[in-house]
Amino acid sequence: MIKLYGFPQTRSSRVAWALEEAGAKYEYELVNLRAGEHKQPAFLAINPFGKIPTLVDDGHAMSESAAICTYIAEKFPAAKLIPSDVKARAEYFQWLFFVLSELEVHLWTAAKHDRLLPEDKKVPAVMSTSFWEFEKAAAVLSAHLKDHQYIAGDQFSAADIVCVSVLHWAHHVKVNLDEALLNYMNKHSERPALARARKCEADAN
Ligand SMILES: N[C@@H](CCC(=O)N[C@@H](CS)C(=O)NCC(=O)O)C(=O)O
Repeated sequence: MIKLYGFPQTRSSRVAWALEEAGAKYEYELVNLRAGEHKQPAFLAINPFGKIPTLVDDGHAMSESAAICTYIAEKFPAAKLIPSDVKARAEYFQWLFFVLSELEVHLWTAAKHDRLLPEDKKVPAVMSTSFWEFEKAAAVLSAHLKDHQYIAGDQFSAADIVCVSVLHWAHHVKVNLDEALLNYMNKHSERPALARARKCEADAN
């Protein structure tokens, strides 16, 4: 039995998308971040980090959205969300880690200095540096996507799910995305599994 603890339009959205792509049966449990439910003892007993997404599969709890998406890809091999060849897997991990450590981190840093940190910890000037760093890394991704349909290898994978969700985030905070990035994001956003994941989140809310 798989249970996803999440909240709409957060990093748990990418996990719901992966579960839908995999055709997995799962329960979605809303953790209301606005009400602080993620810091309550009931949720901390499941995930001491107090973060979503958290996935529990037959009593085994896990966190870190990209790791969870990869777990889903491996648990449901028929969905082919991760390559089986070792060199193709290396490419999958290369791009997945790139997306997290060269792209998403800058959006997260900017969000913290914009809204999330205590007032005395915010350094507003960091935001423009973060977006500048994001754009430098995004240019590398864009050059790669000019002649690749997918971020790694020749088929859609969980690395595309994570990458597209990071681009959704960038688009939402009005970071300028060039044509190659927008085309890639828009094309994969049409996947029916994403629509099902969004419906699941909306129904739970
Ligand atoms: N690196 C983690 C980040 C998880 C994370 O920070 N999730 C946010 C929602 S997108 C959260 O739970 N925030 C609540 C908090 O940090 O207090 C991942 O990719 O899963």
